[in-house]
Amino acid sequence: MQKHSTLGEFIIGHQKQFKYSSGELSRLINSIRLAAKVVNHEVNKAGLVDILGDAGDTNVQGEDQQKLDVYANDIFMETLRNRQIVCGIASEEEDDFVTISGHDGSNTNKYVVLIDPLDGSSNIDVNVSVGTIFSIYRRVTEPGKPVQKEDFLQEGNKQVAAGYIVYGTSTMLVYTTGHGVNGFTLNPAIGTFYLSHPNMKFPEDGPIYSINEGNYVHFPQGVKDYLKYCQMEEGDRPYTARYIGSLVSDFHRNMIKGGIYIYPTSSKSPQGKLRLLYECNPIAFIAEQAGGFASDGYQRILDIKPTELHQRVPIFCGSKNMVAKAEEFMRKYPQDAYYAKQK
Ligand code: P6P
Repeated sequence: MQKHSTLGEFIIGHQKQFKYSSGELSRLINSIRLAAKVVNHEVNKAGLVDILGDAGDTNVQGEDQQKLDVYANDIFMETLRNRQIVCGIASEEEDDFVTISGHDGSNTNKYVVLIDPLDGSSNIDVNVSVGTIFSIYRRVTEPGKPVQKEDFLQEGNKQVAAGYIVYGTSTMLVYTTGHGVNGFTLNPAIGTFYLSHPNMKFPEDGPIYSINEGNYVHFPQGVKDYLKYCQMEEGDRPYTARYIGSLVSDFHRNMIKGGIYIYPTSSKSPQGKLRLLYECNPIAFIAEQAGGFASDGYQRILDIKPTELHQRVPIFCGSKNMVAKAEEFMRKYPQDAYYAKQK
């Protein structure tokens, strides 16, 4: 692959790869790039500016909205709206999807974006990494007409692009358009993303499992069995537990070092916690494009037919051999019992 040094050059250089390449998707990725830089600027100084603490509001999830959550959502929504490149947006921070109409009221744009503008935001006040996750589809309803819910309720295997920004020790944008996964690191001094992780690949196995073991007593038996397998492996234990409490950071580390991230159902979270449309599907698309896998314990995440905008699903994602082993333990218990028990 010809080495492109900046994200802008990479997008242009790879545009022809994309069978629908009319330049719209490139412009869409570029607008996400701009919004990421603006959000990064605020995230990096959250401790200095009176932007900490609750915005005093709660989102559709009933979670306290941190001011930075609200800010990030506003930035991504406005950047996508102003550039007139999408016909609709669904966000964790918006109760329903938002129709974007053109300046003249019509909108012939063909893409919709689903986004978690600032995942892991409870970590903001304690200076731990947070992230943005996005997912892009072609609309399925008639172009030019207002978008419908069905434009957003598409299986993850229909995604045309997905990615995340991790605001960590460095800020990275990692994304796929279905031709592998590439990572770009921001040079904040000049505001440019440089290709730092070309053609990222999930190791088939790894040393890390990431799960909130504080919920152990609430986990299904299959998850408990898998954790005991990880901890009681014969000889030297090959596994170490790493859990940041920020999906993007845990996933990103596991993609580089090898590992599995699990957020299962539990008696506290009967359907799991993570959202299918703007957390699990984009992460699953990236995982598979990097040679990993993502499952709900029984079926491929990308094949789940969505029924609601903010629906939750359990997720096991990462190194494909580790996900397969976890599924082996889950399948010892009938899925209906598993789900029936959780409902
Ligand atoms: P818990 C953050 O709220 C998040 O959605 C993910 O980023 C993270 O992995 C998970 O929830 C943490 O949830 O229940 O372990 O605190």
